[in-house]
Amino acid sequence: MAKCPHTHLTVEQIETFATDGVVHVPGAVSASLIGDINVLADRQLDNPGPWSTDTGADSTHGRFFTTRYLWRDDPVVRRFVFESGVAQLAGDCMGSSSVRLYTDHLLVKEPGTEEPTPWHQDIPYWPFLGQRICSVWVACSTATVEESSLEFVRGSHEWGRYFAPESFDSEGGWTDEFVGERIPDIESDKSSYDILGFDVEPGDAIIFSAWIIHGSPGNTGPNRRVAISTRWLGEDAVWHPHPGCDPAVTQAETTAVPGQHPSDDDRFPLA
Ligand SMILES: O=C(O)CCC(=O)C(=O)O
Repeated sequence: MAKCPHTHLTVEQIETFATDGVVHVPGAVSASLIGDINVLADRQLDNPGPWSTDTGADSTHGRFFTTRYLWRDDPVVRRFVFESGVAQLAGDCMGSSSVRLYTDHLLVKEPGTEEPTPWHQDIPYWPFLGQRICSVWVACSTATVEESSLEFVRGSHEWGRYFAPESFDSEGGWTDEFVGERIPDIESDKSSYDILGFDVEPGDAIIFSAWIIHGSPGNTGPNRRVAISTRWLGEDAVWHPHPGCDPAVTQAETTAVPGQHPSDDDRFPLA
């Protein structure tokens, strides 16, 4: 297979990202960094950062926990963001010569978690618009789809739709402020869609467009499922704060100007 310069992505993988909206890259991140993220997960479960969602504190069974926007304060996440190679993967998939970090998101599903990650697009949650925006989701544990690895509606990044965000912990909150069309009930009608799922090993990356519809089932396996997603802005991304978007960075905290690329190196650093 043809290799692209300066990255271990092949031309075929980059084409798959463009066509399907998602590509699976086995063995993308080193075992030592993955080990550090699992230690971070233990720490966050015991002592969550300010931007967390949690369906079951104090439980090691059936708990779906997420925490985000850690990179500014946590040296492990910082190292992951800037030294793991995920920024390069994002830039290559998006065909963007510059890549800025939007944020990081750690997602843990303990065994017995019944809550799926609801089917959703990422872009409506975020205060950005643009085609070259993606996530690099890195598995930190082994997971089959049944054990809560990710599933995607192939090609849905090109539907030209923008669906209301769904809350991750059934309590609503800031997502309730979004005004717009709800996502179709994909789970009840899966056979009508072209669904693509990936079984993963620790260190595997799944790179996907911010526009693709995706989700993951609950965790029916015996092990904790841990993943870290980093969110990347390519050169056509513009700042677009709107009702119902993630309040972790608001207009008051950034020099970004609505409708313009965010040249705010403090909040959205170049990688
Ligand atoms: O890990 C999950 O269950 C969901 C991840 C996700 O939706 C994302 O990274 O955008």
